[in-house]
Amino acid sequence: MVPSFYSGWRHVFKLDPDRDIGDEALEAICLSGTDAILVGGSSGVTFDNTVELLSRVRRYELPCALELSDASVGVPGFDGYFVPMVLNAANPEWIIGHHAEALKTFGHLIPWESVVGEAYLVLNPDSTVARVTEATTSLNEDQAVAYSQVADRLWNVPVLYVEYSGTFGDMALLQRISSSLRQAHLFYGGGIDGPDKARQAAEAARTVVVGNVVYSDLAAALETVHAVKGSS
Ligand code: 1GP
Repeated sequence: MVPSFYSGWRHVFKLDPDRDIGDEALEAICLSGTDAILVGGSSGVTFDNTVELLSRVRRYELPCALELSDASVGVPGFDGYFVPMVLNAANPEWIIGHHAEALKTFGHLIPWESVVGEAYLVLNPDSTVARVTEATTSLNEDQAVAYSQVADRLWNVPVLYVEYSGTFGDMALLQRISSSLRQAHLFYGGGIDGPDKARQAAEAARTVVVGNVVYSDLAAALETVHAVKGSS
């Protein structure tokens, strides 16, 4: 059976182990009413900084999941693990190569009962994830919907993540993708800098991911929680 630890999440904060966050800010984030903490980043994530962040989040009661883009940082003890594959990566390593390599090396250690595949559609060409995966971001609407349907209908991936990391995305497109899904749980992340954008994203996505603003404007980040959960 596919794990469903994330199925009730409407709002999550994504924290990057490679970025500093003070104890007070972390406490505010963890006590904000968000549904979970997602740990992940596109660069500079190590086993040690991931262990450190997990242990700090563990002082609080909320679930904490890891996005595992590099198997060597597979820290045990998270409530769940997302394994990303990038649908529109021009470099196939990010669609299947790294995954096959990771299973060959670490397959015997993987706690499958808490691992979920996560199909990313990367749409901001200026993001680190787009550069790292060499993503083809210049997709028109029909193409973006088609990629989403490959994940949802052909591959039956449980989570589709529309990723605009660093910039706020096209909400009309997000809505169209949302309506076209048959089974995948839709995550949206990118450019949410306060309650207004959070509310808009929550109208289309089942889970809204708030990242960067945690580090740049904590008060605005905290306001996104109610904006999303109030719109459920
Ligand atoms: C990043 O989707 C998340 O992976 C959140 O994006 O940092 O732009 O909020 P932001």
